[in-house]
Amino acid sequence: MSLRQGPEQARALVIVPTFNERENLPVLVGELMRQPDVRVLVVDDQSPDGTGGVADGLARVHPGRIDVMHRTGVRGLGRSYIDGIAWSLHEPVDVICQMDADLSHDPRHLPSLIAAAGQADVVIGSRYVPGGAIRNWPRRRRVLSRLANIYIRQVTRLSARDCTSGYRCWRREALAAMPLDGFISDGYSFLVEMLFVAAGRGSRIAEVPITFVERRLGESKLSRAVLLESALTPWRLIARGRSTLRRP
Ligand SMILES: Nc1nc2c(ncn2[C@@H]2O[C@H](COP(=O)(O)OP(=O)(O)OP(=O)(O)O)[C@@H](O)[C@H]2O)c(=O)[nH]1
Ligand SMILES: [Mg+2]
Repeated sequence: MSLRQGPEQARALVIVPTFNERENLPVLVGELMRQPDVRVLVVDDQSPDGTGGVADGLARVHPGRIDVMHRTGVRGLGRSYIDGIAWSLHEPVDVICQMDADLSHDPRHLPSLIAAAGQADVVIGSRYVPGGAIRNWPRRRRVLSRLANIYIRQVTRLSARDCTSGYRCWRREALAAMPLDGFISDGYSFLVEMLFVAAGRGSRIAEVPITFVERRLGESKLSRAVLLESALTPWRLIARGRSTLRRP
């Protein structure tokens, strides 16, 4: 099935998880609102800096185009995405996208991701395909990300070059077919798990180049615990894959 083409564009909903992004969110939303047929769902985890309130204000400025989910309970990127995806699947949209709030993911790349979803089930905004780039990352961050991707590809046999990118665009049907309540990771590893599960279900995974820009405002939430979960998840995924295969 092809997506709407030409003047009638695919209707896109972009899920933006936020935790303490009050300075970045208005800039990101402003840029996204310049694109036709794009809606936004902000999933805020009770940010102490008041990002949730900022998001509510943006929703009032752009009625019908911005929704805000105020999560309560256990915080987490994976959990936020699961809740956001479950909500988004009830909306009349053709593609559902994932994007960080910290302006690392330039909304100008969004049309190329959406266009590529015409021929793929999930499109990754990729730093590691020809034309992709990273701006303003220190050397140790570059090395860590490169090594993480080599490690994930080796262990899981995923063929995508950038398995940890959080900039993605899904065809709605592909996302709807994912067993969202069976996910085992709740942090950043959720991104790898999503790809692993999608690949296992035969989804077509494509990559389009993006230039990733290091955040200028706010703080990264990458912690030791996040890195540990990321190191273990590929093994947990293949272990689960094998045990699933062994079942009668
Ligand atoms: N809802 C929610 N959003 C989160 C959580 N942790 C991170 N985020 C958001 O997820 C996105 C990515 O988080 P970052 O802190 O930028 O992590 P990162 O991009 O891996 O790290 P940097 O490259 O250092 O920025 C941002 O939009 C964050 O605000 C969380 O627990 N809950
Ligand atoms: Mg970031």
